[in-house]
Amino acid sequence: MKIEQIELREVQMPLVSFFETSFGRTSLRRVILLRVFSEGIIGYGEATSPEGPFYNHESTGTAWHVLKDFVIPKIFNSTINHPQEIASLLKPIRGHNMAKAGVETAIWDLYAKRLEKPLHQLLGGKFQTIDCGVSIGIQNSPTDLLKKIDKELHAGYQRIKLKIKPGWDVEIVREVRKQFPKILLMCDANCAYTLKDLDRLKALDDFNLLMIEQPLAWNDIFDHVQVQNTLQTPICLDESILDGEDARKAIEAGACRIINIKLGRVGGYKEAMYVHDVCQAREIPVWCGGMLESGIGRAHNIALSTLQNFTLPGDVSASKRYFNQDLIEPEVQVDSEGKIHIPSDIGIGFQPNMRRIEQVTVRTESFRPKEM
Ligand code: OSB
Ligand code: MG
Repeated sequence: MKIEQIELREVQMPLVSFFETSFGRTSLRRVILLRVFSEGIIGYGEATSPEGPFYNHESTGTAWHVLKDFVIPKIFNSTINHPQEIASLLKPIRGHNMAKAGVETAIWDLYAKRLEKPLHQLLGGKFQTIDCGVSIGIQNSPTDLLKKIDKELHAGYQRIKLKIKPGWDVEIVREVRKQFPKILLMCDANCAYTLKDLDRLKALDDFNLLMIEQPLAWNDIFDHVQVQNTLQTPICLDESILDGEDARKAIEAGACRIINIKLGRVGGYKEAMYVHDVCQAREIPVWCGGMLESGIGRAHNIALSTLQNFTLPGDVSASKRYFNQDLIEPEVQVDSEGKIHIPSDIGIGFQPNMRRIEQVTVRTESFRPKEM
């Protein structure tokens, strides 16, 4: 594939309502869109890094810097025959998986479009529809939270994930469970606890949760073993799993029984598929996480979610839950049974809405190989 040009764009999109986790509150989503040009075809990707380095090391600013100064030059200095090659090409750049995934996923879209095939088909996806859940942030009051849950259940979503942190956990989950005794319910701590909180985490066993996501630190697989051994509720790892080998080690150690896969966190499709396969071989179910993506990143999440071992509802939900207007057409929609129907168009299967993209772009930079 002759890559002729790569364009970076920072877009800024206000969220319809703030999103709060144990590490902070976001109201404006800043992501980097990538367009990769080759022989009349354009591949689209998104670097899903958050605004500041609080979920992982990355931010919108670091992703721009690493893409511009390291990732893009490396792409231009290499011959690429298949998108499978990108991950090993970028391996010498340590970390910065979300920046890398932006380019890697765009080149997968490009490659699928060149073959005139849907990307999910190229990946070996098995599902025609995918099951959707929602992630509900920390609210100003328990009443606000109960109202939000009610609304999402009426919309059809199959499972509810609550963000928790010390002080917004056991009592909140108790109240939610009382109101909604039968729903699929889980919570996500985003690393807010330590082993000192083991009793508090153990108390969550009372509420028949589907899983508890990432209670302890991002760089700690070891202590999660103790949490999983103490709790009946399955532990799911998110932040701790940066590649397939992390997944293998976490599973073999007994640190978790479920894994959340995010394209950005693991550096793109190649590694996401490796994590998927490592889990499948060990009968560990996976589901697709989210980073409040724009439609471009969301379309990629949908393609990934068609793989066979994505057997639990993911955090991939409708565009309108996040933005007044998304960057793709049609926008992502979820039916009354909480399912997304997989598009049959080539590539990511959704058309970028360039008029809308222009409206939300705050900076653009284009790069071409030196010799051209
Ligand atoms: O931990 O899954 C997470 C959003 C930003 C950063 C981390 C996480 C999340 C979410 C939102 O839970 C998922 C989504 O709706 O995109
Ligand atoms: Mg999470």
